[in-house]
Amino acid sequence: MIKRMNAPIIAFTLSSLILVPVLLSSADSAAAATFRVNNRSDLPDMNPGDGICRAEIINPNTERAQIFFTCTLRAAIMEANAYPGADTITLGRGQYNLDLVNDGLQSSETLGSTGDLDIVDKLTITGKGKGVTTIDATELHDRIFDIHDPSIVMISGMTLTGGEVLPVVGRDDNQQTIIASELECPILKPIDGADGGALLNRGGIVQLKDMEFTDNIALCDGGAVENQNDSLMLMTDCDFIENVAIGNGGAVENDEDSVLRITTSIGFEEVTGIPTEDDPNPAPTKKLVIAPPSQFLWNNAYENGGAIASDDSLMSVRNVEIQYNVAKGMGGGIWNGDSDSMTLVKATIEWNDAMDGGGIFNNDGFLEMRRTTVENNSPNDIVDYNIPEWTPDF
Ligand SMILES: [Ca+2]
Ligand SMILES: [Ca+2]
Ligand SMILES: [Ca+2]
Ligand SMILES: [Ca+2]
Repeated sequence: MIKRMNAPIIAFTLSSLILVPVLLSSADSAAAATFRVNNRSDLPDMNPGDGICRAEIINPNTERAQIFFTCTLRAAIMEANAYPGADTITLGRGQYNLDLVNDGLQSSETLGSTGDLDIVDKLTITGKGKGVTTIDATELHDRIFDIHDPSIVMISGMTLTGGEVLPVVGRDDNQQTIIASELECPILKPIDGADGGALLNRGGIVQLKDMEFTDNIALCDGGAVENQNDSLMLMTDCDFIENVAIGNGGAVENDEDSVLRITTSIGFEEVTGIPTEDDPNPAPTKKLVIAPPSQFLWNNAYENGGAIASDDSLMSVRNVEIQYNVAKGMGGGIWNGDSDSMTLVKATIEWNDAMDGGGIFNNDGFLEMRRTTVENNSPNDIVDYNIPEWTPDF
């Protein structure tokens, strides 16, 4: 019964994700604006909602405030939140350091003025490519993107690093944040949520493309990305390297009736035909080009799912390599929780490590694998506890 119901649900929700660009471009297009970030400092917008991305910066020579035509990433997001319509933010090459720390010790401020960059409207953010455009939150002591319901968001072409969601207990004499020394997910929870070290999707429709997540940490689940609360998310050509969750899902967690698809891009390349005597001017042909596998490398979960954890949700993973991840609990590569549907196609899951289910631990979900390799994991490759609810009475 569960198996029969899952396929149409996945088909429906994945087609919804394909509609993301259409949803972003059609509605409100008359009012939508494009904000080009031209300054890498972390400053807020002076007047959100006026249609202009403008931050006030201090002239280092005169030490006086001067208003240049300065558009920072934070100002652009604050302006896009307040300005009607599905806006676009473009980032150039280089590193953008976030350091405007939340004054309220990680309060639930949702407009992006401090701490994490809260998104509450339809928005597209484009960088120049992973490893080319980088957002670094090492000095922020918060996650990077916090996507609130019901946003529709596309983020592409960037590396997200240094994000952390850990409980801040105070400030030292230099106003530097002090993190709780003993970390345990269920006990110490930041007010603004303990999941998603780099990105938290709280119920929006989110598409991520050509992204790298590296060196992010979450107190609870989803060291880099958390997809929860009826969210839809499509990840294409995204890599996850050395992220940590004190709870489940060292790189990614998918939870609470959400849908997540992880895949790589497919396109066509034009191939020039070779002339022959019979056909001196052959028409060009199209060749299918599949991007290299998405990679999950060296991620770590203190509980379950060293790379990926999914619970009470639907998930499809295609053309990925999941290697060298570690879970202290179950599922060094993947942990599939209760009432889940997980489909793996063309996945390579090897050299991962856990207490049990080194490659995959299927707790009580529906697991389907095609053209998938699971080997060389420790202490074993697959543990599958999907036991039928009834057994024939012989
Ligand atoms: Ca403004
Ligand atoms: Ca807007
Ligand atoms: Ca914030
Ligand atoms: Ca927030």
